[in-house]
Amino acid sequence: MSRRKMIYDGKAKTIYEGPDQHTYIQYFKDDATAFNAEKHAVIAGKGVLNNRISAHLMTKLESIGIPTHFIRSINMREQLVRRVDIIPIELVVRNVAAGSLVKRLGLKEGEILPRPLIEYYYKNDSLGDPLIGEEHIITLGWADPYELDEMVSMAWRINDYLNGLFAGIGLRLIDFKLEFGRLWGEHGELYIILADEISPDNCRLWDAKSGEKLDKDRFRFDLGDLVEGYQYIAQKLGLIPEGGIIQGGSVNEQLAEKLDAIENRLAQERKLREVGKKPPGKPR
Ligand code: ADP
Ligand code: AIR
Ligand code: ASP
Repeated sequence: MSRRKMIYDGKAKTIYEGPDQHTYIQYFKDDATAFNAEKHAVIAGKGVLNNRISAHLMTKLESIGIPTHFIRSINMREQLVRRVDIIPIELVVRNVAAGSLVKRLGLKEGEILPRPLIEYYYKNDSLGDPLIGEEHIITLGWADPYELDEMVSMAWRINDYLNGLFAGIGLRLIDFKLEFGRLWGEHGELYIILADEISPDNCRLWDAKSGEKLDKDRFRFDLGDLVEGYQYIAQKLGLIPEGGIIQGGSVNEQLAEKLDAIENRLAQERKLREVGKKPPGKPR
């Protein structure tokens, strides 16, 4: 690991150079931050669980035709991904009022929105990721109308799919954040693909029966043990055994490695290695 070139050291992940110029290695750290890194802790097992959960959800999304950066799991904390230029916009999809939406607009937490809502935030830590509108994105050139269209239509599909997937295992998908990136094909064609991660770090997930919050809000608002919530989600997804993989504050490494192998086989079986086969239409 020490000889690998580090590209970027983020709050929850480190990005390393991959085996070739088209790839990166995403390393999932145990660091948890909230409120623009004002609050910070290291929580044993978080990185392993997020790596597993994100690999699984990305693989599932590929299977319904959403192009993602995920190529394969490398080990319990690392995955090989396609290298993209991240579009500096965070798309937040909301089904139920929670978090900053409640604070900003005085809605009641838990209120089901009349229809899902997509919000945009400018991805810029020093500005605290401010809420922006479509006009800012287009006027300031962060994405063009074609790219924005692509991201929005993928976000709707992802929301529909993930809502069903989580509902099927007794969880409610309250909201989540997506990041997309640009990737150029051999002939200079542009692809917009889903990047970063989908995990309880950037989704709100509540237990459908009890309403218990299982995601990063546990850490943000001191609601309970974070890893317990993440393990519960991973168990419901069938990714880890009933007993969990974190035992006595550390990860059962043998078990975690075995689980990566299973996910890789699934990814290969679904032949998910290639991004979209045809280039997207011309920008309008
Ligand atoms: P942050 O940047 O907010 O601290 P992370 O700790 O999650 O967040 O760092 C991971 C960084 O890598 C993010 O900034 C994310 O936009 C970026 N990233 C995610 N996937 C890719 C990818 N496939 N190619 C390039 N950059 C990526
Ligand atoms: N999110 C936004 N920025 C960083 C993250 N992780 C995610 C939150 C939540 C959703 O986006 O985890 O699932 C909306 O967050 P908020 O704070 O705007 O309500
Ligand atoms: N991850 C972001 C931060 O540190 C935002 C959040 O998830 O609350 O601060």
